Amino acid sequence: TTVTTVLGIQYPADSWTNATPHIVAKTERALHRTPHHPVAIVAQRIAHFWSTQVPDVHPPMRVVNDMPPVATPAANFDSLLIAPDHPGRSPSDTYYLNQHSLLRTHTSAHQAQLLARGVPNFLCIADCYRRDEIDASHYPVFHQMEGFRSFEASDLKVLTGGASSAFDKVWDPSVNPKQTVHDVAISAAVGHDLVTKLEAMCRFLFESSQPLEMRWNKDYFPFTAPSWELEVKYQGQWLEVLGSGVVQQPIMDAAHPTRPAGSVVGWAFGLGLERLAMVLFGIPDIRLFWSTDPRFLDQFKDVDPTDPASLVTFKPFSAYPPCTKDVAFWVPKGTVLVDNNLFDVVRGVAGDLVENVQQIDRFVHPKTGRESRCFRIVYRSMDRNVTNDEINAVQDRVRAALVNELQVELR
Ligand code: FA5
Ligand code: MG
Repeated sequence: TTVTTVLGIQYPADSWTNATPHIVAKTERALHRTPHHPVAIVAQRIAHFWSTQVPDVHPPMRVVNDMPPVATPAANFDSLLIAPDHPGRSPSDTYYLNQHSLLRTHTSAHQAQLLARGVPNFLCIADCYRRDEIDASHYPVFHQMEGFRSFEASDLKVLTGGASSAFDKVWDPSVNPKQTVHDVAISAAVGHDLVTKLEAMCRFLFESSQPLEMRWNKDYFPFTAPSWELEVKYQGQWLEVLGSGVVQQPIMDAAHPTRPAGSVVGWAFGLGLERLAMVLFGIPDIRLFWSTDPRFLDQFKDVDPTDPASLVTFKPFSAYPPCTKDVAFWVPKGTVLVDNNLFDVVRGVAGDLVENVQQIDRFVHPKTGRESRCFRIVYRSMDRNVTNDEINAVQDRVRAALVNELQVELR
């Protein structure tokens, strides 16, 4: 194809184009604006927390859920101080419509745009796209919520005047440094507000008889410093819920060109809504969010995001059996096979029938120097039984597509 159409707008293809029709079709779905969809419910419950439990945010957090998914590299990367050679920009990680337009990889893409519109405090909810692995918690399309809060630096010193001892355990400036332009009291006050509010948010979201176990780890983002990720304990495992930090001052200053540098400071976080919904409702596989089966959607129709007593635990319709197929091939000599390219070929043919793809073998032939790779593909439908004949036909098409699109030689 020479043109890709996304939400009615045409993008001419060039050498950067790698967004597949399977992925582009997802831009029409808007799960986060679908009434009673679990992704929308989680977003509404978090918005309810910010509007009812955090009275000191002025003006109140504005909820923005209609930013179109196509972004420029300037918005998605440059505005966030992401370096020109950062690996996240590469077409092996990001879906490009062409060199000038991509499918946003995170909601942080809208920080500068919303600040420029004069919105200082916001929750921005949107579908995000990344070339990624294939398993139960990764999907090439997922939803994030960006939270952003601005402060007058002059108010902060007066209000909090420093951090608490509990916050000392979260922030170790020797390994997670503040920005040089920030006074340590400013950085600590902003970080302390961020950390305490996000802990309260998680407790509110997972309100239950058990106390929620949480831990903060230092993180790194080009657009925040210091930076942290928050993990919660779920079924005995630590699960990464969000990334966050004190916003890089050049981003704040660019948004307030008439104010002296440093007068407005802020924090931001970005959380994965599917991961939270999987925990909140016990949804075992991320593909289920894309199901249009009423046996999935109807389970959430009576959930009221403002009422924890109405939350439900998902009941799987049935455990349909998996069907496993291996494919082995020689990689064309002198080339490198990018795993994400293979994953997109498999998704393009098999769609949501593919549950998991793992490499199970890789070697270089001692005489010819050719590289052999073998992948195990697990097929399983979320809503029906599949026959071995049906999966054999899918697997034949996957094999043909690997030859056609990646020029491999099947073994
Ligand atoms: C970011 O995307 C940063 N923009 C977050 C941020 C915002 C940091 C503001 C600082 C300030 P990260 O790549 O860690 O960070 O993604 C954030 C969350 O998105 C993850 O914790 C996870 O919950 C979710 N996520 C990321 N990739 C996928 C995927 N392929 N499938 C499902 N969820 C995903
Ligand atoms: Mg992360």
